[in-house]
Amino acid sequence: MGSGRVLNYLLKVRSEEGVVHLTLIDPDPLNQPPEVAGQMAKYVCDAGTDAIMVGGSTAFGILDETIKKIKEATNLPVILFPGNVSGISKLADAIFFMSVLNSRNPYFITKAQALGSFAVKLYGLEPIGMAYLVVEPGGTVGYMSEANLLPRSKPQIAAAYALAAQYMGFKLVYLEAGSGASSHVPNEMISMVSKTIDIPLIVGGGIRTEDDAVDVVEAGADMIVQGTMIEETALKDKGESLRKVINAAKKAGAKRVR
Ligand code: 1GP
Repeated sequence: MGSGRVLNYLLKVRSEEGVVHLTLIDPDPLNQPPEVAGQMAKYVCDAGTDAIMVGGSTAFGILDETIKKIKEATNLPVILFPGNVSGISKLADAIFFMSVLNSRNPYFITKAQALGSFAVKLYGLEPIGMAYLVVEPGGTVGYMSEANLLPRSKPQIAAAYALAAQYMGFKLVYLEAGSGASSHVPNEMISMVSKTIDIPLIVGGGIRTEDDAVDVVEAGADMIVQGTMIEETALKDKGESLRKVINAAKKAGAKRVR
């Protein structure tokens, strides 16, 4: 895909369907070898997801093979979701070029980005500038990125970071509770952030059920990300549980489409 195509596609789905559903596949040599990722990609595509993110805090070694298998299984856009410079692959269509704005360590705010920028250019990846804000409990990414976790009870802090992100020129803001979080980002926080900013808001971490998805969409998320629930169910039920969650999210999203 050429310049801007993946972001434009995401924005088009948002405007036509009210919400975008993103599947996160974590290339994990132990639990999710490339063949399994390819099989999952087929099921999530059939279930109606809009794009596939590939990456994670501890995704090492099998990134290219994983993307190859995903590409064999589906034509959906593949967007890198790197936890570090090791998360860049020339086989993807785009990269969430992200900065952990609430990290205590400048490496995760600007230095990894500087180290990776030329690879993105040489590989012809579409960079999509994204401000990444890690909310309590934060999980593995909170630890790995040395985040000063945003308190769940202080939505105004998240809103201030998100507005700063918009003013700094980021295309998207991602509120992340951490993969496998026991509960997703609080509705009140999603709502305050979405009312504060004009750029699209992505929400992920701990979204498992239809009710979770509807809550998050009704609170104001423009895009929702699911990883753990898909890992736990997609192979067993061929994406059936996911289909229900996506249908519920899209139904909630349709209410805000004119
Ligand atoms: C993690 O937000 C994503 O970066 C997805 O979280 O695994 O909890 O769905 P889950």
